[in-house]
Parts: sequence; C-alpha cells; structure tokens
Amino acid sequence: KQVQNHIAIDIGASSGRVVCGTLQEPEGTLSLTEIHRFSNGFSEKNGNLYWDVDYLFAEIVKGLQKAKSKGIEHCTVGIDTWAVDYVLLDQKGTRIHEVFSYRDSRTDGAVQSLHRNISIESVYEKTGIQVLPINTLYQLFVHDQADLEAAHSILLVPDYLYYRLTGRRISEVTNASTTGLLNLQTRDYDTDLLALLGLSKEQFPPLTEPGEQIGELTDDLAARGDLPDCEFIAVATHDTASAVLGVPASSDKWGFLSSGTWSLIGVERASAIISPEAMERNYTNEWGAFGSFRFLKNIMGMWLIQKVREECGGQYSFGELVELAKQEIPFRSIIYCNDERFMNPSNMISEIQSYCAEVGQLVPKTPGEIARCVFDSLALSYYFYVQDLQLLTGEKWERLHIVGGGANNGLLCQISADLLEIEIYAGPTESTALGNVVIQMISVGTIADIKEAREIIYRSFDVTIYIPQEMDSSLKTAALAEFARLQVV
Ligand code: LFR
Repeated sequence: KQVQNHIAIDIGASSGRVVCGTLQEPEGTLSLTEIHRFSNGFSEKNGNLYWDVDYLFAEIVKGLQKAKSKGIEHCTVGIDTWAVDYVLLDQKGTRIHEVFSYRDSRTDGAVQSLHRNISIESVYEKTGIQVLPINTLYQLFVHDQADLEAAHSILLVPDYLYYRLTGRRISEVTNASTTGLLNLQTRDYDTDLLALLGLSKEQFPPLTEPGEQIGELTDDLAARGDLPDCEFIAVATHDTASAVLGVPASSDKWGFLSSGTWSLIGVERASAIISPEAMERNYTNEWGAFGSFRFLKNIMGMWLIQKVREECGGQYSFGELVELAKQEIPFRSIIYCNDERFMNPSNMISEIQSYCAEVGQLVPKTPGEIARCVFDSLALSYYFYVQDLQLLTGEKWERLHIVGGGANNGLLCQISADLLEIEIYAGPTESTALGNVVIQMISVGTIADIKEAREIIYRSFDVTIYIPQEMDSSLKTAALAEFARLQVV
C-alpha cells in the first residue's frame, strides 16, 4: 500500500519543525500538519560557537514519537537544514570534534590565506560558488589538520542526522555544493581543492541526489517500538534548495527570495553562470534538485532583526516590531546589510547605531526606528541585487516570489514591491517544509514532477500579492543613492 504520510524535518538556524504532509484526494491539495516545533541556536564554549547536534537528534526522535502517538504508523521522512557546517566522524561513527557554527570567527582571514594557494578565479571556474568565509572550503582550511586526518567521513549536518537515524552515510548534492568543493564539470568533489585541504575523496560518502531512498530506522531506534515505520528519502537537504522547490511559481520569469535567517535572492536556472562579472559581484551557483541551479546572493536577512529582538529582551514579537517600524519615517537611516560587521556582533543594536553614526546618518534609537532601518535596508539590498541578477542573466523578471517566515512581513514586502516596481507574491511561509515533502511525493510516485508540485502548492496555500505603489520619486532616488554610496564605503 502506498505511503500517505510524508514527514519533513526542517531545521533552520533559529528553529526546527517536524511536519507531516499529505495529499488530499480528490481535491488534489496538499496539507501540512505541524507535529513538533523546537528552538535552535548555537552556543559559545571556550571562545568558539557550536551547534548542539545531539539535541537536534533528540528533538527529531521526539517529533517522530509524537507522529506515532498521533496515529502515523508508516511514513517517508526527509531532512533539511542550513548548509555549510560539517561533522567529522571516525570509522565507528563517533564525532571527532563538536560542530562549529558558520558564525564562528575562526574563519576570519581564511579567505585571504586560502587564496594565496589558489586564485579566486580558478576556484570560481571550478565550482561556481561565491566567496563567503562561511563556506565549508574555508572552514576546513582552518580546521585542525590532525582532526581532518583522523576523519573517516565528513558529513554535512542533515547527512549526519540521516546517519544517526538510519546508519547510512550519504553526501546529498544540493547541500554538498555549498561546501564549495564540487566541480561543475565532473559533478563530483574537486580533487585539487581536496588536495589543498589535505583531504581525500574517500572521506566523503557517495553523492546522492534528492529523491533517492536511503533506508529505514536503525535496529536500535526501531526496537524502541514508539516510532513509526520510517522510509528515509534524500530530499534537497539544503533548506534553501527545498525552499525554492516549494515556490508556487507558474510563469517562467520569476525570481525568488527565500526569507529566513538569511535572505537568499536569486533565480532558478538550468545552467550555472561563471562569467567574470558574476564572479566579481560574487554570485553563487548552488545546485538544486534535478540538475537545476540557484543563481543567487546571500543577504544578511532576518538575522539582523532576530538579534535586535533578542536584545530588546524579547519584549516585542516580530509582528510588533513590524507595526512599530510602520509608524516611522522611511529611509532615514540605512545600513549596508552585508557588511561583515553584522555577521555576529556582540550587540546588534549598538553595531547598527555606530554604523549609522560613522557613515553620517541619523542614529536610530527606539525599537521602531531600528526595525525601520533594518527593513528599509533589506528592501534596498533586494532592489540592488535584483537589478544585478537581471543584468547578469539577461532576463527581466515578471514577479518576485517571497517564501519563508519573511513573507509574513507585510511592510517589507510592500516596500520591496514599491522599490522594485514588480508584483510580489508572498507565501507560503512553510515553503521549505513543502519542498521537502514534495520531493518525497515525487520519489514514491504520488506526484509526477516539480511543475506539478508547484501547481499543487499554489492551489493549497495562501499567497498574498503586493502590487507596487507609487513612491515619492525624490525619496526613492535619495535612498538608492545613499545605499549605493554605502556599498562602496
Ligand atoms: C539558509 C542557509 C543559506 C546558507 C546559510 C548558511 O538557512 O542555508 O542558504 O548560505 O544558511 O548555511
């Protein structure tokens, strides 16, 4: 009998969820039921930042347990998380080192040191991946050599969680591409880059495509008796890859903004772009499911407001911060969001304030002013990168799809529509879990392909359309000029 319950385990930098997707017949709509939700974050130990992967594993097991107690006896399961961070395992499967967070400052200066050995041009030509210090390539470059030598396998976080659940070691391609170690031509790990890191190909498990079956629960987990009968399927384990699969797009000329802790803005394509211009402007070509690519830019994203909210003592919800921001005068203070100083400052509010003071702007003081500054600055970033993306791809977008939690931010969606002068389709917020679920459904044959999946998602979930409204043109010109000035400061 065909499996009907498809469980997505979707873990972002700030929270994780276990949800169950089912196809409702005869309407052909998709429903998503939340089974379990938990918080996530990294913490500091002796000056370094680490994720707690044992905690994540325990929360996943809790989620599966809850699924069984709700009557789910049999399901397929897929896992996605953020990218780039890795686990070193010995032959027995014991971790050799705790799992660093990509926000750890140990990679400061790593880009410069690595590229003394090999040029940025030749790496970009091989991999098509942007230069970001968080990439696994740079993280491994600064990792203790003895640990690397002792590592029997190197797994990214979702691959590791699959391993804990099934005992099988895989290297799922969408996430593997974010390591910066995959070669576009050979579609395999690049041997020169591995040699530079002192690693061998055998340390990485076989590359696995989304849709491939992985296996069942380990004997130990199955013996507990309180978990469903699970068939694990490799999904697009990079959360952004899943989020883009979950975009309810129907036309061809669309761009996406996956809006969560990061804002990932870009376009889905059949081939990579590794032109000198793309390299110079630092755009990336991350691998998607079914051989696609996401040509995109990483923007600091909701991380900025998450930190601000935390520093306000959790006194305001995200919705309240948006309401406060709405009452403020637009474009009074603007920051260049992608400045590295915002990567992990000890205090985000004072970092934003000192930035504004240094570049000669009004210093935002109240929570509303700070939130307004963040949202205005994000919208301006979207504007600039969309112009770049259209130029680099030679294609004009008809609309921008915003998915993820940020799709709920009506103010940000509207300012972005007004600046971009194109329609914004906002939602669904759970596109990552949806992208995870639909790959499972394609894998078991319930739905045919990603085109059908997107149609199903469009008819099953709310999408809010933001129509561009006319902006005061002198205000717009001044804001764009100010942002352009900051980009080069
Ligand atoms: C989003 C994301 C981005 C990646 C960043 C770090 O959650 O996966 O795509 O660049 O986190 O892994």
